[in-house]
Amino acid sequence: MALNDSLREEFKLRGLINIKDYLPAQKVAEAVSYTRHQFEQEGLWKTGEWKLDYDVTKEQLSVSKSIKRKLKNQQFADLVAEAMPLIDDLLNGQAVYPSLDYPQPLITLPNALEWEVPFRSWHVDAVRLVNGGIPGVQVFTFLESVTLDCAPTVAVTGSHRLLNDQGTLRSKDVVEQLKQELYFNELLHKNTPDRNRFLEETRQVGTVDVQVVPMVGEPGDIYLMDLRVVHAPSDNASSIPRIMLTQRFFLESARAEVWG
Ligand SMILES: O=C(O)CCC(=O)C(=O)O
Repeated sequence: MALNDSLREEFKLRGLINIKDYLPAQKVAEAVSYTRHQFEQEGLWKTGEWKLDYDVTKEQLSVSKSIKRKLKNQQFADLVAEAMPLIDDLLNGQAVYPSLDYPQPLITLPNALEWEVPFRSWHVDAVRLVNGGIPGVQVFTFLESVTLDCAPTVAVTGSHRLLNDQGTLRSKDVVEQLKQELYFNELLHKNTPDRNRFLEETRQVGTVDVQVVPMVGEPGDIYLMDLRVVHAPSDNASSIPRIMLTQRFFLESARAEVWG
């Protein structure tokens, strides 16, 4: 599938697009089955069911860390690489490189009783470039269904269009500066009530529309995110693990500036 104009425009405006059922079904089925097998070997998946509840033990947490290591492999790199033509399209054919040899597994075991838009850990994974342009694209996909209560990564769409005229800014600087805006001040403040309204409301920061969007989806779906978008992990208030994969593709032309 190629991107159409409306997806290209959405990526420009919101910095995040979601393409359902994009990855090849056979590769996705193999990846899901391999992943469940790893959990099965540790007794967390048995006879077609997850064996987890809110009281995750320390042993289960350490098991999930060792499973993460087993998910760093070529099979998953090949799966995520299916998104390369789309990234190429979004970046007008500019050369990119992945930040890691293998995609990073994002696993969150149940850890909360209720889900809400988080107030902590908002960040960006790339500096603002001196030229104000996009530093690269991050791909996300799913190895199990991720619903709103199951620790979706949350992103502030539109945030990639803010603070592009101030030279190099690191994640901490971006977040500090954004906090000067009422919207971000409320989003990042732990005492802000009714936090899930951030999912419903589109607000304006300067001339930019911003909104919190949870990356919910199914195996096979992908999200492509501009690396300037502010995002955060969220809690898992479900009874199944959140299992996603992500990889960041940086522009070759900005290599020195990004790591400099
Ligand atoms: O959902 C998560 O665990 C957070 C992902 C994230 O922050 C990232 O990939 O940079």
